[in-house]
Amino acid sequence: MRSINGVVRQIQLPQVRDPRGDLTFVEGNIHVPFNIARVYYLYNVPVDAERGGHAHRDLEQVVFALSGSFRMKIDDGTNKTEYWLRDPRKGLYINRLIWREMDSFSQGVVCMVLASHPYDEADYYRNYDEFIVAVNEGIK
Ligand code: T46
Repeated sequence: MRSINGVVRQIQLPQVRDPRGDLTFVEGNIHVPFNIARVYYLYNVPVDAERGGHAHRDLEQVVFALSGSFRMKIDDGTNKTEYWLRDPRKGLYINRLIWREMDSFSQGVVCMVLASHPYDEADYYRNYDEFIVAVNEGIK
């Protein structure tokens, strides 16, 4: 997978294998490049749902498919790419000012997100044109 300007990249977590089952763990500032201020997860997602459709002013996140799979379409205002998330050990790090859209959810998918800040609606760009202006002006 290629990264976008170094601000979207895959993060691989440790895996402790055991006949009783595998264990993966994550520690802030060690496995992800920020203090983890919030964890949230998506579940009961219809397979034809479309989520995301926004960017963040300051928020950094790492997104995981803990179970099942989905697609993340990523746009930094210049380049677009997409990632398929399907491995609970592999997260997608997404820095600020990245537009993301999620779709193609598998049945029973569970998506977990680690975030650098508490929830704040004021941190969102939910309008694509405003996002592009922010990218071009280098503002938050
Ligand atoms: C992203 C993808 C993966 C809260 O009250 N607290 C929270 O922590 C979050 C994330 C959301 N909400 C509320 C705000 C909205 O009323 O839940 C509702 C849906 O939130 P949102 O439109 O942000 O959901 P998604 O799934 O479209 O996007 C979220 C993240 O916002 C986004 O950054 O990358 O999950």
